[in-house]
Amino acid sequence: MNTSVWIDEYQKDSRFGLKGKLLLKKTSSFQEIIIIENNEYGKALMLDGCWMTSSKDEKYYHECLVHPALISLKNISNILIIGGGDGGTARECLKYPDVSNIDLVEIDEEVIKASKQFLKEIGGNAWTDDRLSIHIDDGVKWVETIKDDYYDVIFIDCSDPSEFSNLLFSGDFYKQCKRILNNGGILATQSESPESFKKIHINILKTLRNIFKVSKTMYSFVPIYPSGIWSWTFATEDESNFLEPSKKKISEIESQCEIWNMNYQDGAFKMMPNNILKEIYTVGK
Ligand code: SPD
Repeated sequence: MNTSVWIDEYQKDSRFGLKGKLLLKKTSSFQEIIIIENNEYGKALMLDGCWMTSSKDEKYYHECLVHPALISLKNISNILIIGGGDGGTARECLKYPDVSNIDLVEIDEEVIKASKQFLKEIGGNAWTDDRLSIHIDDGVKWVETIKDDYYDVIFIDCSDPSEFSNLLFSGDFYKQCKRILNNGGILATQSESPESFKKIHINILKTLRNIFKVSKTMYSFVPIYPSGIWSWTFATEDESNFLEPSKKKISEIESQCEIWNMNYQDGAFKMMPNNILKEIYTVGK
């Protein structure tokens, strides 16, 4: 029998649900993993009660995490992805011929297995690309073992703060990232919602601003996330890393994207809601 079920993410007296056929429900050593197939959003992944991605709306998220960092930076050869077990971030990075190595460090092997089995379209060819190395490990411990100036770009593609992901939002962790970034490369992180995770969002922005010389946040939306509005923050030691990219590079990447383009990005960097702006830039805060 092929019964439909409603699966909801609960946040602050509200819930965000999808209805569909249950494809997977299991508990790994770290979390509960659910995958359902929904008529509007395709196959959707939920971890510990929070929607992570879906095959129809994932591009809103992955294209915004990756391209603002890789489009403008000169050296993008050596990349670290923390989390990203569905493969979407790696797939976007591999659109750049200059990328020669990606270390993808995912704590939960079951997320990778489930994504390879049920969410094939998200990782796509990334899973078989020689440039991608997968490490089942704790991202916080991983960065501690890496030598100074090693990576050109670091992507933090993690779930919302929880018992086992909290440290990925901490100042100590960001400092380690800064240490292993070469020549002030770029740290790019998903930075939660200014609406449904306002406190956490402000905390991430303030922490990054205290550690890096430059930190810029863009806002857009991811339809299946609570409240829809989402953010991504890019931090570096060197303002000139945010170069004006060549027209050729822009059009090469734009032609391969569904959501991202240079205008979308430019607008998104001007979208900080005023209530967040006041919190971040008020003297003494
Ligand atoms: N509330 C959901 C936050 C999830 C951010 N990471 C999603 C992983 C997609 N690769």
